[in-house]
Amino acid sequence: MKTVVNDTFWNRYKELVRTRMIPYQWRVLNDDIDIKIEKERNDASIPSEKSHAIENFKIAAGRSKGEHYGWVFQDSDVYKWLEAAAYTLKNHPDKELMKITDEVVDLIGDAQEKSGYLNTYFTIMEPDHKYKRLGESHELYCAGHFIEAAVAYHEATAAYRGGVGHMETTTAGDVETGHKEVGNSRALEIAVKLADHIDASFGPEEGKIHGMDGHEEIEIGLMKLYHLTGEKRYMKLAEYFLLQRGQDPDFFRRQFREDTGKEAIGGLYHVPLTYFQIHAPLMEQDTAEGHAVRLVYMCTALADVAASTGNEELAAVCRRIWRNIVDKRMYITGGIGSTVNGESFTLDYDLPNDTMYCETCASIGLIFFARQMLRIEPKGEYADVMERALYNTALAGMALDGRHFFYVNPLEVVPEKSKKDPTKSHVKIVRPDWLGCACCPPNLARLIASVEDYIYSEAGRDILVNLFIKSTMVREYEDGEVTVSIDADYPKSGKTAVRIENKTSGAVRVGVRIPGWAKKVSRKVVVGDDTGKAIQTAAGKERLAAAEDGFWYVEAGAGVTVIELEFDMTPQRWYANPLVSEDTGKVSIARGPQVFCAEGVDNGENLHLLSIPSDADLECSWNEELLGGVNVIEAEGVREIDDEAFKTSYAEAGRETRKEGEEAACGQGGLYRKKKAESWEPVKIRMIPYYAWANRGPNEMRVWLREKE
Ligand code: FUB
Ligand code: ZN
Repeated sequence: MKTVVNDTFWNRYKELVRTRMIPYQWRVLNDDIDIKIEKERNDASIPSEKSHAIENFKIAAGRSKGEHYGWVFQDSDVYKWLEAAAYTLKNHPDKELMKITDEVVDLIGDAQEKSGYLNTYFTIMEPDHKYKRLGESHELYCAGHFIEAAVAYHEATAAYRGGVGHMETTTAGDVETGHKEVGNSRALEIAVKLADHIDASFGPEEGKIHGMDGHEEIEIGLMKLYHLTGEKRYMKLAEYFLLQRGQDPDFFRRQFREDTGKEAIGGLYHVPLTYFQIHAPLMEQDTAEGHAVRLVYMCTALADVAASTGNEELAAVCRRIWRNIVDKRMYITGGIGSTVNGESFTLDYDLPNDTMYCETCASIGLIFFARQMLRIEPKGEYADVMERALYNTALAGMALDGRHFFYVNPLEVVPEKSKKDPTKSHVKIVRPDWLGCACCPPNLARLIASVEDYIYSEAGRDILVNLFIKSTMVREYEDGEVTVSIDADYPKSGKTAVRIENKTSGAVRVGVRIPGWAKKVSRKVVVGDDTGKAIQTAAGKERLAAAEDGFWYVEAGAGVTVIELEFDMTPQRWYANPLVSEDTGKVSIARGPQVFCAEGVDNGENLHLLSIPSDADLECSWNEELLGGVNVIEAEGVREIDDEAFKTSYAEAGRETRKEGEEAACGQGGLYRKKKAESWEPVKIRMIPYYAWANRGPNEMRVWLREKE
């Protein structure tokens, strides 16, 4: 499948990644820019003076002298950046960028040890402790990210010589890029050497380490390497790592104790086993536990293995964990992770809006997971969740300027609380330039740069349209090619047309997702000639099959078939399950896939005093000037008035102003009283899409608003 995006909404983001994020992040990784790096929460031990990520490689490669700086997983920032750069190079040949990326690959290659081992922290700082502290060493996590980057880079650069999957080194000059290595196979060679080293070190065989990394990720990388090379060993190893989880729950602690003689570093080994998803054998896990990013990365790889092997038992685990996330542990914005403690899931229906975590990476991982679930079975709900996470939490992870990033994505913010309440120190009110732990910014860059990979997918011979992003996809078959293109201006408009041009000898079935949020959908199928001109609209009707699991399938014969759809984008009210105590009596407003929020800059302070009447009209209008062009939803609402009794002090209300024999207006002065507040003033409540919040300076924000009957 080759997909090219040509979409108003996404092109802006893709261009932002290409022209701003990639150059900006490159400078950050090189410590070549004057920015403020913030700690992700109040914790003195968090490194935040600089990135040093490229310098770490230079030191490990022997090109520079010094010590490693940053998190043990600092290398992964470079890998994710390289992966993002690779995706942009695929669509935009860029001599200068490719020169930089080729040099980065060379640098990484030089930092790789002869054995194939690759990790700058351990090479520089603890060379005798490799693979000995896997609970938190992130060695395989980093390896997984490098392998992902290498596969992407290989595919991107190989595309210039007309194919992928070649392992030979090319040194011939190329007319288009003028660069010496057109299809850079060094990245792939490094990845293969690394994967082989890991394969030789881990596994059930005697003499190998019977364990896995504390942070899942290597499994995703190995699966990508398997898909590229067809080498089954890599898939087997990925499966081994996955199934090893929970087999030996004491493994991490024991390893650490054996290596250091100590019980724990930095308290990490006091986290529960759920943190690492090792509390039970993986096949017996049925809820989303522990560190949210780890969990979704684990599920992504598991679903990939399940889909690639057809293993139903693995698929069943994926389904169970999926159900638990989506039905009980996911925010309306597609955010996951309810607590900063261990950046983790907590329990069913525990979805606090102001202390949550909702890490950008976790929603990105949820998108990866959903994509793999679509490979297991074509169900629209997977794409629904993918879309929810993408258009809300993932995009909220970056500012509209592409140079500021959120790690944590709250659904409710009061700036003073973030400043003064230590339990909310992780809840930033504006996006920092960069973070001490910079996992999210390059993760977002690689996601946006490859958003085309999420639009279409395949289920057997069926082609699925998952997202409504204006694009063209070509799928080549032995007997010809099929081109599917989407015409849309989504999410601004709900009108979309899916055009199928079938040049194969048989019919092809295309399933178009009917979004779960859509109340009304109109559709029409037009069968045309090969110029797309309608010739037989009546026959089109017969081709409409019933919706199956959230997809409408159309049999497209030779020539052109167009499916015209219109989703009703009228703003809708959403309510949480009553068991979500935080959202009781509250409503959230969404339009299409986008969740909206109210910001202080539009609505004044104390957003908790606002209330939307349950019958108020929700008026939506496009504002081209605001926040790069957004829909704004307005409603005639009310604001609770801070009436006299609450304004007075204890002395005034409770004692001195009380006349003889009169009951105190307020038992505790201005803070509490016996009378319920019943004064409201009419106000216009203005809401913007959640992803665009915090682009107008520090201010309050709320997704869930009170509702007035
Ligand atoms: O541990 C590596 C990354 O750092 C995780 O995925 C994020 O949650 C952050 O803790
Ligand atoms: Zn992150």
